Amino acid sequence: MQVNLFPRSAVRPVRALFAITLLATALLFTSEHTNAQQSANGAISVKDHRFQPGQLSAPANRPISIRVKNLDSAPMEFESVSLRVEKVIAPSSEVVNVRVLAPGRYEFFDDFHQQTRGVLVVE
Ligand SMILES: [Cu+2]
Repeated sequence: MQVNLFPRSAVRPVRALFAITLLATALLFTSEHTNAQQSANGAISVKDHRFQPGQLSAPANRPISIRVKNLDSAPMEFESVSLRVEKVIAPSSEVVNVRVLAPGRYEFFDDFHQQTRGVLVVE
């Protein structure tokens, strides 16, 4: 005997749509997981309005994830025109994701304290 869980219900199309959305989301995550390049992780701190270290290195042609730890008591804004990132960082830790990069030098700074500068070297 066939068991129909949602007989002639108006709810059915909604449930079907929901199921399709869930499936699509699952597929999206799966393909991202299998196809995404392994991202390179870096870490940098800001203390007394100075980046430590002042220079980071990363591999070319891979997504980059930088953990920026703000050790000062004031918020800072991690910004870079060439990296196309701009993110306010409260006195805590945050990850800044950077696009895939060609080899080169990418300068970044604290937009709230412009003398605070560093460079990401991609090779
Ligand atoms: Cu800014």
